[in-house]
Amino acid sequence: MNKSRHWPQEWNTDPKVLLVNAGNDEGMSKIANDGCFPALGVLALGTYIQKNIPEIEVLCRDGQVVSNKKIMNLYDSENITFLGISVLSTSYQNALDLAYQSACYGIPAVFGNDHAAQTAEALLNAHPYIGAVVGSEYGEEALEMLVRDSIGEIIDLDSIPHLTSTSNQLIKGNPRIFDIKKKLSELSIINSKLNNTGSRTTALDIFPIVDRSLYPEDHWATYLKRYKEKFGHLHNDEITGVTTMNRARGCSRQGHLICKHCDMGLDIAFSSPEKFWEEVKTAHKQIAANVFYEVCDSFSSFGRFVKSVADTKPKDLGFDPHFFVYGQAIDLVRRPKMVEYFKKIGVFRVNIGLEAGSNTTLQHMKGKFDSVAINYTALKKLKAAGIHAYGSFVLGTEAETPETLTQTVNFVKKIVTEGLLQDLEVQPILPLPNNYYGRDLVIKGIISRREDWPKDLGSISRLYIDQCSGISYNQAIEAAVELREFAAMYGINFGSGVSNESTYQS
Ligand code: B12
Ligand code: SF4
Repeated sequence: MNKSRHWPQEWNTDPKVLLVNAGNDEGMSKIANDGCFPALGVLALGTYIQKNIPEIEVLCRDGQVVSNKKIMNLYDSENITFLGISVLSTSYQNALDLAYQSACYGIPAVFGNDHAAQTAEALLNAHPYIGAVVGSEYGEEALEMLVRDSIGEIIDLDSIPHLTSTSNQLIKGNPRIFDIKKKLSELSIINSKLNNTGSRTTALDIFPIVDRSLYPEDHWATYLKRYKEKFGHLHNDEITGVTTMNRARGCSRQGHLICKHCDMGLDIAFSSPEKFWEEVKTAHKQIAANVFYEVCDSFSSFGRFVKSVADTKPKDLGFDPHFFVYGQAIDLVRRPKMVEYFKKIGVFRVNIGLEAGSNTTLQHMKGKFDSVAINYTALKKLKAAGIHAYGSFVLGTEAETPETLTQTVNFVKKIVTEGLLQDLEVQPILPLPNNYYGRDLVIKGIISRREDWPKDLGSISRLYIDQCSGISYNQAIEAAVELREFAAMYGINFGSGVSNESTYQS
């Protein structure tokens, strides 16, 4: 095997890869689901690396379950030689701490996932101790090449897809910049070398069934415990294990129809329905899972796929799976059989972006085909079918006025009172690097694209709402607090994503 050109040559230990999902930064508010479900990205990556480079040992950790300190202890105690970190906007500070410490041990970290991908160049300029950023929607190929490079194989670094790197301890030579905004289409599964089918319909079959043993047992026990504490009351059967899975990706909304607050790539890809059920069966064997969070961006978008999953459900599963999925109100109302298919598959809870109780703000965010009436009908349909609804609302977009805010507050109270909602998520709009509002801040010159994305997410939300919407940030927070208290009165779960928890306490 060729000697590494880029990594410290003096490893006197077997190569060992640590893949970490950075936990939320201190003070971040939680969504109702938070901490109850495992981060899947690092498990999927770890499974892939272990399968393709079996001589390498892989460890995975979720910072939502273990502290940064415990993760950093592994650098030394486990002789880690390669570190990959999954970085979201809300876990950026924790990711930086983990990377800084690893660089001190001579292990330059590689960053991936949404936040890192969307801010790669600025991020590396601001924090040169980070090894590289992978901007891929499917990080498997790039990570494998980097790991191979780290063990001394000769890899043409220019052929690593979606890589951003400056000249540093990890990757010497000319900087490589992958500009995700200009090259978004390159991230598609259609363009992936791994997908030799050239189609989307079974593309995700290239990814192996996730090896859940890459997380230690205490992770699984923690998810189960937290899940039972929060959602146990929604189930009649005993919950034996909880997991995430991902056998479909993307959303029917594309181009100008994408919701304005959405920051995701939304590339459409599926597994075969057989692989879907194989994942379910295997997860049940691995960790006794009977609750599955299928994290497809919008499961209801794909009628044909959903039907095929319903039609191929094995009769001999030997247990009753319960699924939690994302759905759109418009699909549940306009596709007459969608709720029926959901029931057949075993969907017991649907996460719906209801967004607003005012047509003005709702249609600003989602377009003219959505309406409050459709949202209401979808909730009624779900309730009639005995399926729970998790509804999320976004306050303070540019179309928001005191009147629209009042309409939203009243609508939420109405659906809570009528028992149409089991979980409520409500938060002020957060401009993210890759959503309409984040881009708007850049266009208006309020924020520069070259800057490291502001550390305090609350401040960027305040900046946007105070300057661009018809209400103040404080009014949005007051409404969120009022609705959280209302939900608590009715004993339903509530939370707020992507904002600081202290905002709701003061
Ligand atoms: C499941 C899910 C959760 C689960 C699991 C969390 C997790 N970190 O995975 C739960 C419910 C716990 C959760 C919590 C939160 N979530 Co969440 N979640 C998702 C969801 C729906 C799916 C993610 C997933 O599993 N995809 C499938 C796996 C296989 O793919 P993947 O994770 O994208 O990973 C691939 C690539 O990204 C890449 N990759 C990922 N990491 C790395 C690392 C390296 C080194 C490399 C090379 C590549 C790489 O390769 C992977 C394999 O192909 C996404 C939306 C989406 N569709 O992406 C939101 C999403 C990731 N969540 C989001 C948010 C905001 C949160 C919370 C902050 C909410 C809150 N306030 O509590 C917390 C964060 C908790 C945390 N720090 O992990 C945002 C992030 C926005 C942003 N720009 O950062 C997203 C994008 C949704 C959104 N637009 O609002 N979430
Ligand atoms: S429905 Fe969901 S996944 Fe689709 S564009 Fe809207 S926010 Fe994004």
